[in-house]
Order: sequence, then structure tokens, then C-alpha cells
Amino acid sequence: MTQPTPSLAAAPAPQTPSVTAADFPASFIWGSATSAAQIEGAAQIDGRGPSIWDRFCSEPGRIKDGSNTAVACDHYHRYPEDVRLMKWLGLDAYRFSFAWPRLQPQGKGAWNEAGFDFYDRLLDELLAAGIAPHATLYHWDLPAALHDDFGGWQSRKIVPLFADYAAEVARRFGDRLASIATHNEPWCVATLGYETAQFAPGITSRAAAAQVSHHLLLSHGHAVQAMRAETRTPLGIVLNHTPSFPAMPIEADRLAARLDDGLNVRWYMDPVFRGCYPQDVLEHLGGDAPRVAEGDMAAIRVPLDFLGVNFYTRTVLSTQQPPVLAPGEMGFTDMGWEIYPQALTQHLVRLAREYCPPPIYITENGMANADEMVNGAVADLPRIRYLQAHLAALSRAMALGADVRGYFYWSLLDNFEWNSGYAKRFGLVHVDYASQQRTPKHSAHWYRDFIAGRAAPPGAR
Ligand code: IFM
Repeated sequence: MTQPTPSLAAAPAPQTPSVTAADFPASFIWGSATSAAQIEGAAQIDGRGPSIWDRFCSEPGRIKDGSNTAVACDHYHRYPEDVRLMKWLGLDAYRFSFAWPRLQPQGKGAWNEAGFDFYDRLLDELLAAGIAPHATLYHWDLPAALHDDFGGWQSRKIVPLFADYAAEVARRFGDRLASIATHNEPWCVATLGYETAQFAPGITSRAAAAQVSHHLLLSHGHAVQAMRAETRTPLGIVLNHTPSFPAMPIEADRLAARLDDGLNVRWYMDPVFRGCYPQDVLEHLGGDAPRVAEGDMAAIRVPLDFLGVNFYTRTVLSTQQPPVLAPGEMGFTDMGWEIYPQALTQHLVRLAREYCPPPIYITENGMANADEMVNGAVADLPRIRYLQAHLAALSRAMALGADVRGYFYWSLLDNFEWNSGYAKRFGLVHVDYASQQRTPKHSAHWYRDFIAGRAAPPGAR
């Protein structure tokens, strides 16, 4: 059933970036995305509790520029201006995340009404502007108290607490949300947070990471079930997919690519859509494989209304010494990630063929660029090219049968890029962190014009 992983030699040439919004269905949703910890700031205001990322930032050497999330883009106070920017862009939709520690400072027990009031105001502002709010419950800012109490995601105790939090959000906001995703990129949470220590909470244990991934998935299943009792809004999960390619058409590289695919794509897709973990990855993990209780896999395979796919780049696997590197024919982003849009087409077609998923949203896609403000303008041509190429790749995937309903550029604003701090800029809108001044980059103007060229909805013809 599984398709062979393509090799570098077999990779098709980049698509000609000639697509327009009119090439997409009239109902297609155009948006942009952010997350709470990366933009809100106000970390110690109005009763918000500390998160594991506040803690991580305070540990020397964890964040490359020594920064933290205390102020970020001050979106907590400047959200009306940010919604005006979204309106100016012509966005249909905005993807954001709730900060669990703002809504429930200890991660259990008392709710923080001031936190709910903030999101209440944000939703009002968005809806008044005609922008559909798409929410994520967990974008990495775990209440620190849960980590202190029982190790956070390492313990099964977190599963019912996350489901309670999900149900409360769904009960209070479900009728005003266009969708709710449980988790954003559980691979990053588990692997970067508990195996490589690049992310909070900074643990280095493969066994812990595997167990965390299981608890994330289990909490997803239980949260969806809890939310179904409270709301009819579409529910799903957001996974980050970085397709794996062998560097050379040799068996060793193919096997390396297959395992890499197992670890980042199939480890999450198989439980969510097939109710099992991939056997080859279980064998690879051996004694580090997670403990799974009876009924867990059925709970994880809960029916979903959508799948969010975050796509940025691909991984090239080489077993040679020195390793064969990615050719980077279209260049690399400021994160050092290869620009390889054709993998988006291939991957979406593969997902459709192998998993028959529910409708897909590209919930993140974008690039960090070494942007410079010159005479009040940011001429970020590489980002425009990236957008053009990826939208062309997306359109091609849809023509080949992928059921994709919307696209969210990451990110609306320059923001806190986790362990890279503020040094990496992903935004359509430049943020001067000293003055908090927002300036739409050339890419923002490009995306605005692109969206304006959409097909008229059927009723308007
Ligand atoms: O900034 C992140 C985001 O929080 C999750 N997906 C990837 C982005 C870029 O690294």
C-alpha cells in the first residue's frame, strides 16, 4: 500500500509558479496563522500562569538570542490593530491558539475569567471584521504546574485534564469558532521537547519522547470526544509533515528515508487514521516504545472533520560519508530549510491515496527570510517566490485529487521563533520589537493582491 519514497534523482522539476487564486475553488479559504506564546506577550498579566516555555526561556543558553515571550508582539494589547491588518489583507480566516495557562493557570482547577475575556474580545473583533476564527488548543505552552506536578505530557494523568480544558473551550467558544484543532505538531512537542531538548521542557530521553507522543495522541482522542458533547464545530488535529527523500538511489538511503518517514509522518498518521502504530517504528524503538493500554488506539482513532497539514520543506537522508546534501536548486530559507515545493504536491497526493483523510487544510506554510527594512519597506522577494511556488504546488496536488479546502500562511506577524528567539522572521508583516510598529512587507501586498484575484463565489456571479 505504501508508495516507495522517491529518490533525489527521480524528483520532478519545480513547478512553474503561474497560479492565481481564481485557479482555486471559490469556496477555498485564504488565511494566515499565529500561536499564543509566539505573539501574545502579557505573560504575567491578568492571571496567566507560567508555561514551560517561560521557564525554558529563563534557562541560560536555551534561546539563541537570549530572549523570551514576556512581550513578544504585544498582541494581547494590540489585537485590534492586528485584526485590522488581517482585514486589509483580505483574509477569510485566521488561525490562532489558546494559551492553556491563560485560561487555566494551573492546568487544572480554577478557570481564569480574565483569560476567557481576552479571547472573547478577540473573537468579537474577528467576527466583526468578517474573518473566521480557527483555533488550536495546544501550541506548546503547557502550564508549568502540570510539568512540576507529574512531568506534564510524560504522565497519563494529563489526558483527562486536557480533555477537560478542551471541553471548557468548546462549551464557551464553540459556536463562534470555525474549527478547533487539538494539537499543533505533536512530533515537535515530543521529539524536540523530550528527545533532543531543543524545545521546552528540554529533556533528552527517547523513551520519554515516545511516551509523550502517545499521551499527546491519546489526549487528542479524548479531547475530541469531550468536545463533541459541547459543540458542532469541525474538529481535527494539525500535523507537521516533512517528506523524507533518499539522497542516492541506494538501499541504505532508501531505508533511512523510510524510517524517517515512519518517525515523523506515519507515527502520527497511522494511529489517528488507522488505529495502530507502524510496526517498523515500533521495532526501531524496541524497549523505548510507549506503554499503550487497552482501548487507547480506538480512542485515538476518533472520527475527525479535518486534517491540518503544516508543510515547510523536505528531509534528504544520506548514509554516505561525507553525506550527500540536499541540492537546494530553489535555495534555502533563513532557517536553513531547503525550498522544495514539489514535495508538497507529492505528499498531498500520497496522503489522499494512502489514508483517505478528511478534508485537508494547509494550516502552516511559509519561510523565514533575512528581511531588512530599507526606507520603511521590506522587499522580501524570496518570500513572494516561496508563496508562488507553494501555491502552484498546492493547486497541482488538488488537480491530482487532494481534497484541500484552505491555506494559512505562517505567519501573519514576525514573532518569537522558539529556540531561535526573534532572530528569524516568518511574517507577512514586519514587527519592530522596540516600537511594536507593524509594517506590511512586499509579500503582504502580494498575498493581498493574490487573494483579491479569487473566483467570485457562485452567488455573486
Ligand atoms: O513557528 C513555528 C510554529 O510555531 C510551528 N510550526 C513551524 C513554525 C516555524 O518554525
